[in-house]
Amino acid sequence: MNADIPNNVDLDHDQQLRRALATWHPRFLQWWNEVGPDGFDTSTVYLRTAISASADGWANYAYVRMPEYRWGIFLAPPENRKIGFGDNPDADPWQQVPGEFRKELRRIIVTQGDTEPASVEQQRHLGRTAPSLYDLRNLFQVNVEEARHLWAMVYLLHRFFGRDGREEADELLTRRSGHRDHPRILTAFNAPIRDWLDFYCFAMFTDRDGKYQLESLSESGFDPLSRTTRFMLTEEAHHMFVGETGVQRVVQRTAELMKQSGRADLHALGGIELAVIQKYINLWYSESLDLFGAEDSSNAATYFAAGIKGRYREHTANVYREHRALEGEYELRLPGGAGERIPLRRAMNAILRDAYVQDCERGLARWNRELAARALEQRLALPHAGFNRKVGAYAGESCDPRGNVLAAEEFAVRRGEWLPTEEDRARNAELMQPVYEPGKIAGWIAPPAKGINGQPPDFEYVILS
Ligand code: BYC
Repeated sequence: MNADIPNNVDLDHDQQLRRALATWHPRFLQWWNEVGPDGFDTSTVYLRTAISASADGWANYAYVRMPEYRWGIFLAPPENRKIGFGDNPDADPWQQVPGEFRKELRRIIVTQGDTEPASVEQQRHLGRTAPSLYDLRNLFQVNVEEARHLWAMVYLLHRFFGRDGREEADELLTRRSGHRDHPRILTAFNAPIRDWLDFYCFAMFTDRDGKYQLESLSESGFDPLSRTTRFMLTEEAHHMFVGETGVQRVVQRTAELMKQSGRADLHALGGIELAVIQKYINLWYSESLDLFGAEDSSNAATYFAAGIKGRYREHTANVYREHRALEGEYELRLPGGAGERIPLRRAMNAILRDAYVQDCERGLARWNRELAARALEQRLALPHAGFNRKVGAYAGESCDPRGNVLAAEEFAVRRGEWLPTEEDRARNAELMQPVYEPGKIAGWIAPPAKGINGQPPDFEYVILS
């Protein structure tokens, strides 16, 4: 079995890792069969597989049956670097887990690892309503790669954390998204992804949290974590592309229909109304903001001091002049206009989130160009940071998307103006009938601008059977 696992971690000569994987691998396959993509086991899918960490090895395209996908273990090449931030910025990165930070590292790796299978579980049923074979293939690409990211974290647990690492790796296959008794760890990974607009928004906003978390871990003082996450980021870019262009194509189609008809109520014309798209953005953006944790966080301060987790591109972006962050404060704006000053090290979650928000704004600007290009006045917007929050300083406040604080009762009454209702979802479900013919596309979304790996528009990305 190990011969089938592409890797650059010398698996052939690592007996302990081989033994741990020999037990875990069949459990992983069982998990995939139980809660992975539903109904496409025998279809062949045009997928990319990483077979080495080199530039020409990480994206090999071929037709594959998903249960036979070769999930591998890769580290990005070593770099000559220092830890670079926290209490000991000039120290060499650790090749083994330092005893004093074992608990923190294990927790971060488990939290990261938990999100990967969770997202596969959340997206399990989407294949049945795909708008095209192109989108179906992208969904499955995302699914197999999130599962590979689970492997990446399991490698770290098996290789560096001994017995409790093996137990944690098993637990990653036991928790279930949305389960009442054994839920996934972070909130957004227990929220249902019921349709394709959920999926595109999730890939845009929630996968983008992944990018920011992975970027900060890619400069971690624990070198194997840094190298693992650097390799994951190469794959993650495609997931955000799927999300950002997915929403863009929905907005494009909506804008075309609005322009042609002069109407905003598009359902009877087969389109998704802009107001509904806005509600999905409100939902997934606010869910994703929660993933950064509290703005004032002693955990984040500990991670930073230890050199485990820094800010976004602590070094590579040349944004930060100083990497100890012992002085200075972060000013948090609260709903209603009040402010709170947080010592810099304790504000690392908020600082990382700010970089994320800017990135999301860029995506929104691109979507709005679809409206502007058709001389439509309407615009999409990100809701205020206080809207629909369950974690951090805004939790417990009832804010509208503009940041006005409301009485809880008023929020409850008006909720359906801002978040998808059952009626919105039922109408989307009506529109989202599967389209499985090569080159064809559902009426509620525009076709992609180009094919995967240079393939023509009518390429058969998934051969159904
Ligand atoms: N839900 O100091 P606090 C991805 C807990 S996405 C539930 O505020 P901290 C992907 C927290 O655990 C990236 N609980 O937060 C995307 C703590 O619990 P305890 C995933 C939450 O610890 C799409 C308490 O509240 N990677 O890769 O500084 C598809 C107070 O904690 C939440 C990571 O997150 C929440 N949202 O930071 C596939 C990186 N937020 O100690 C994949 C690893 C906080 O009281 N994780 N809590 O029991 C971390 O670095 C940190 O754990 C967090 C939170 C950023 C999540």
